[in-house]
Amino acid sequence: MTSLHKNNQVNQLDAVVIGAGFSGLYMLYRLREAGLTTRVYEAADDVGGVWYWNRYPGAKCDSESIYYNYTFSEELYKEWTWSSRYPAQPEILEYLNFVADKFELRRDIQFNTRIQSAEYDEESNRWFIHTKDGETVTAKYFITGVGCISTANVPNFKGLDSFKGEWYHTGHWPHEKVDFRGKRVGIIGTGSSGVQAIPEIAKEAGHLTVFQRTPQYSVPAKNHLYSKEYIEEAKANFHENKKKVRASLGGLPITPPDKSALDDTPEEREKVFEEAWEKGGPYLLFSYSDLLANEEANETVSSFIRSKIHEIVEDPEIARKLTPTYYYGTKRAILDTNYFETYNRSNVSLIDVKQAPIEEITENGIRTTDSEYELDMIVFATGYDGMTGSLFNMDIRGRDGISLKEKWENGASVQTYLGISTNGFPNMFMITGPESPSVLGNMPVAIEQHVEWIADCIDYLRNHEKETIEAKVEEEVAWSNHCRELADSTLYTKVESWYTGANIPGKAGGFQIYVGGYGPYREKCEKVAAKEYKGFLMQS
Ligand code: NA7
Repeated sequence: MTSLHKNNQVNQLDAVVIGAGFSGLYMLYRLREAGLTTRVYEAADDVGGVWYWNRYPGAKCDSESIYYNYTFSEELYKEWTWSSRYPAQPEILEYLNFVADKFELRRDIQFNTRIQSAEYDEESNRWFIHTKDGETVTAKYFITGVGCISTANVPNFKGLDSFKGEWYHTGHWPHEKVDFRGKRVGIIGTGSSGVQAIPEIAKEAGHLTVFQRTPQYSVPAKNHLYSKEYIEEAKANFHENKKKVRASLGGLPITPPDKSALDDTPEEREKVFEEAWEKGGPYLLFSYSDLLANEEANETVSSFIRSKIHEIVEDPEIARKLTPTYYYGTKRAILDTNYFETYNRSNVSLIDVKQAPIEEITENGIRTTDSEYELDMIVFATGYDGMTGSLFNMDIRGRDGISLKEKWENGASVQTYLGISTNGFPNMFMITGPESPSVLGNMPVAIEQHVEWIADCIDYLRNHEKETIEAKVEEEVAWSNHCRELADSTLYTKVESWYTGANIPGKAGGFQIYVGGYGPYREKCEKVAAKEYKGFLMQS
């Protein structure tokens, strides 16, 4: 700690929040309401978080819009009207701008500012937070709202610098329209981003070559405009819907039947799956209670989608290449609009890079182990360093200078209590941190729950003259073990995905998400708070 810091010649705040996406905006709102001087730091030049950065063609949310919003303010809910079931990125960004304007949030947000590091000073019980530009502020509470999938993964392909054409990552898309017309475009990756972008790019490009490593299951979104009546009903049912999503497993008002897929005959199952497919959206995964727990049950839904792929894709060889084999739902379930249909176009080709991996990017395109593909543009839809990536981008140091990255051994042994707090890092809170339910559902619901819990906790500390709060070691060990045991009872841990960190070379750690569901998790958090923050250590 420098003498400058010790002399307190730096701006002193009650709270610093990192990120101005869904999490940071609401956290700011709540802390301001509670009378705390708060500043949000945001790397972008405006609000939005992932919705600021993900401007690629076809970018959409995969939760139905009337539930993919805040519910803390009935007035806000009623003032905003969604156009359609799955609106495109510009509309979601517009919504977040609407929120920022309505509550005048921008005046406490410092844009164009990336946080480089933060360290806890035991003497003053304060966090010292340093921006990349050299500014330092101190705060009593340090809250991360950095998102779970916001650190882009551009694979370290040999030769990328030599590529003469344009290249973009879906998560850092330019603000200006990218012109695909007449171009030979290559896209690497067929996760949610690739599956959304491929049909849109194919409409414009001269030729689109898709470099696919793992074939994916995808289900039609069946997107459509909302009717006036539907919106009116959603607004009229605000309180009921809010209650339902908060108690639900995944932040949507869907309750899977208490029935195994194996209890139905093949004909009965076919009918159930067919109905869910026709409805579109997430229903297929919630058709039975055990699709994510039992291999045989999962195979029934997986093979249903496989047969759909073969029905849609005209060329049997292409259909074969597009056929996934992993357990459906264990990678993030994807919704699409005409994804498989796009492979029937004459200007689209599919390259299997599992069979012939990408060796290098050349001046003119992509070389795999068996061919070279000439391209004018490469789109990386290669995903993110999820869960811990954005936390580790900052050098966060707690008590005795211990770094979060080192404590968690670069992600190999994440240890948190409730996914919110970790021992050795007093007064630091992680919104939708690892080992919380976060990405296994409709994120705004998870975010609101964390923000409200954190705001209530800070309120408690202030009312009870407590200086600090942090997780007890034994509680976080127990919580981490509980998370792992729950995950191991499902099929999630049997498949490699960004959920398990397997998409980032060298990243270890396994599955670090609480799979018990949003509703049960909320109850646990509420119990902890009701018992005066049982499991936390507090200092007066
Ligand atoms: P994802 O779901 O992580 O998908 C990334 C895709 O990129 C996936 O198909 C990967 O194949 C592929 N990939 C990654 N690295 C490589 C390399 N080196 N070579 C070839 N292919 C590669 O990211 P998205 O952006 O689509 O979606 C992220 C989340 O955003 C999503 O789950 C939603 O919640 C919203 P792999 O499957 O690893 O073989």
